[in-house]
Amino acid sequence: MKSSTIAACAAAMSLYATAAIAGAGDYAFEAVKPEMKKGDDVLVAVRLTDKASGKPVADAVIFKTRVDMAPDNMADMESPVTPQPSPEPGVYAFKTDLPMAGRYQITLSAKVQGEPETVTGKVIVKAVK
Ligand SMILES: [Cu+2]
Repeated sequence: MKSSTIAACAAAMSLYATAAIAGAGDYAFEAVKPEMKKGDDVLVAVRLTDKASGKPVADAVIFKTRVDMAPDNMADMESPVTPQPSPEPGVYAFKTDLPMAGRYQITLSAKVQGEPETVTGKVIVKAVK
């Protein structure tokens, strides 16, 4: 193998490695409000940001959302989720039930424009009396 071929190959591999690292893990979900009152039909909003730029990621498609009480050892206590219109770019909202005080885990799966990998995240919110 010629050294120029090896160099090209190494360059391609490092490009690939960079692309893999700057993949689905390059995004973060966070709760807009980490604490809210318990109840039914509670509006919960999460913000999706690009970790590298710190900017909100608009136009993502959240295709799976699960809300349960896994953080308080009640993973089978799952609440229904109804998507709501996005209140601002990069913020994704939905209605769910937080029937008891405690911690709820929101597990999200999203498709982000230009990102081939599925972006997933877990957000914990606390419901209080
Ligand atoms: Cu519970």
